Amino acid sequence: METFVHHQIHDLLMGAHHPVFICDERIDGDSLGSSLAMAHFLKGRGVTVPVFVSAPIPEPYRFLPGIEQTTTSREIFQDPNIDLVVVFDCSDAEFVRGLLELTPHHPTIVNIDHHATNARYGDVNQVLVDSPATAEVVHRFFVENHIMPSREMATCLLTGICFDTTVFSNSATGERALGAASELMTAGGRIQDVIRHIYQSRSVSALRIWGEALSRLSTHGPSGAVFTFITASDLEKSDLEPDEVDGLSNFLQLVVDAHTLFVIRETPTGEWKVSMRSSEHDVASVAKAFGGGGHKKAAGFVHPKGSLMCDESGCQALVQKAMAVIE
Ligand SMILES: [Mn+2]
Repeated sequence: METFVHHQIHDLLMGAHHPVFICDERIDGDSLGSSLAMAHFLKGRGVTVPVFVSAPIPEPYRFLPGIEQTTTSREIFQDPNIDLVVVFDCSDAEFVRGLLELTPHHPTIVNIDHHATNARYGDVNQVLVDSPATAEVVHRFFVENHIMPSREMATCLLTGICFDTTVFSNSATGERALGAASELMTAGGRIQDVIRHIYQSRSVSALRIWGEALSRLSTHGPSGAVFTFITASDLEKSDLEPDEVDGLSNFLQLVVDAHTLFVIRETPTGEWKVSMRSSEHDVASVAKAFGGGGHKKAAGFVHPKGSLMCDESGCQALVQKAMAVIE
């Protein structure tokens, strides 16, 4: 079935005159890397695809080859000629539906992902939940269709795999991630560039916020989960973009001795962005219960502005509610 779908997607791409790609609403190395690799492939065949992103590209990803093909303009969806939409690394059917409502006709939807919570909203769905990254799904698409990735395509796919495995250290790391990475390096992918841009580029002010978060690490007694938080005023004081503090949960997961970890970030509008990592529990089920999504071991959700303060006791109460879903 998987091979059949890879061929089916290839046929759709080859037959499309006006395709559009969509990255997950939360821009990350995997959604960008996988979509840009595919965009490069089509560029080689004479088709320049707009790649829709919901926000400006965060600084660490601006080195990616083909990044100039990304656009935040929702107007692209109003083009009556769009005949194919390919969505990358996005489990949230609502987000995609909102964009498709803008299209005058009904283009064919291809959904390429690896999230367990993906609702399979496409006309064609290649959702491989045992894959470490959507970039690895796209890598397999190239292998199955006998396409040799260019250096640029390989660098984009390595970005996705490095991002989702936290440079080959988290639980998504295995034979498939390492096997694909090795083949992509053979194809000329520049893994050192990826690591330097994505991981070795934290600003001092971002790290100071991380320091603040480290000093607030607390344990939720009943479950043993560990949590920390970053408030809207922390971010305001520092003039940081919120995406510059992302990565903290991945870093903490590597070094904290706990089965489950919560990193809570308050947005300027008072919502809480909750990022969860667990080695033992299915945090995707927690995310789902709160309207979010993700993987068994790494998931997240947005909690609406409520009466709780974003402080230690407020966060303790939220962790209590979240852990009750598991127990
Ligand atoms: Mn991913």
